[in-house]
Amino acid sequence: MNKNEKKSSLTKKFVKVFKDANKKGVSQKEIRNIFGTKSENGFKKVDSGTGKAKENDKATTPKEPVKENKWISRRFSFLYSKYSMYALIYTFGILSAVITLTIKETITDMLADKCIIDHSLYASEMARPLVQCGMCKNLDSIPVEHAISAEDFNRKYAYSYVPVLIKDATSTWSAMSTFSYQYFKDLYQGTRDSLKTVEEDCLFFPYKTDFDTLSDVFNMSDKRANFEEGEDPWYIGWSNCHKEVRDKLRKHYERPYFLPNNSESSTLDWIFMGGSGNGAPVHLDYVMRPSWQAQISGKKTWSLVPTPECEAECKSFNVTVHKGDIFVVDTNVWYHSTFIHPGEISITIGSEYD
Ligand SMILES: O=C(O)CCC(=O)C(=O)O
Ligand SMILES: [Fe+2]
Repeated sequence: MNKNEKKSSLTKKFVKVFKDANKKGVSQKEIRNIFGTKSENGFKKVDSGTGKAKENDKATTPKEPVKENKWISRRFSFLYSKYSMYALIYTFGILSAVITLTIKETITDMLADKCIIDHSLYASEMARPLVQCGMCKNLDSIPVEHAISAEDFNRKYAYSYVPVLIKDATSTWSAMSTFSYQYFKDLYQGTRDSLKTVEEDCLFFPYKTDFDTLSDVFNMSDKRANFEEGEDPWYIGWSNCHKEVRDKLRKHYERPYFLPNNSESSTLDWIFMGGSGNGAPVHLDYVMRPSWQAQISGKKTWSLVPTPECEAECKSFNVTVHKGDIFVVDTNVWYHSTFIHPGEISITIGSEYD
């Protein structure tokens, strides 16, 4: 008798014993106890005719134990418990929440800073397009104009990258007798949500001050605002993108008379204000359009330096802008810094055109 025949014969005997026992009222459970087996699920149904194991059928007759991979079952037995599953789901949920919150915070910080890359000179220098040096090659001094027509301005300067100082260009503006630190303070503090809008959607340059926001500027002491002795100096700049404030500001100034009629003006106003000393440090802007800067009060000197690729061909210049003058410069192609002269507070309002 070979191995299979022996197996089949034994199984038949076993089935017979099982059936007899059943007839005599011995339960399946008791038989299993006698044979030392553990659970119904651990057996396969055995064909009583052939003695071979059958698949996919519920066991009603004696079964042989399914071989278990003990290593796997021991390693992953914790998964069988529903409590372990709950613990896993719970941990996963907490981890996802922490990761989501961290990502959200990082993105919020980036947006608050407006720029993912630091505004360093090095990063700016690496990223900017090269300047065509022909625009400053033959420039020996910064041109100064009086009462220039829109046509001449258009032909000579508007899109030439050559800076130009237009003298006495704001005589009709009521801004000359209206704009002051107190005026801006009242305007912003009296216009709902305007400070919040500047903080969230516009740009604020604190330069060397301790101010974080424009609200801080308008909350400084009167003594400091008036540059009294012993008080910390201050000079700041900001862009206004609040519509109601813009409408109120623009009642006091108009588009410079020399700008070409077909040129479009930006809806954004830039305001720079503060006391004597250094103003803006050397930098290049990325506004992509030339701008005009009207000196409403005080006296300011601009230092213009050509970009490195133009250094060999072009000169650097200093331009002093007096109250009532408008300086037109493309701040995207000239490195620039400012210095405020002692005396009256310096207030400049400006915008871009194209
Ligand atoms: O007026 C200033 O002090 C700086 C102005 C400036 O940097 C700009 O208008 O681009
Ligand atoms: Fe600038």
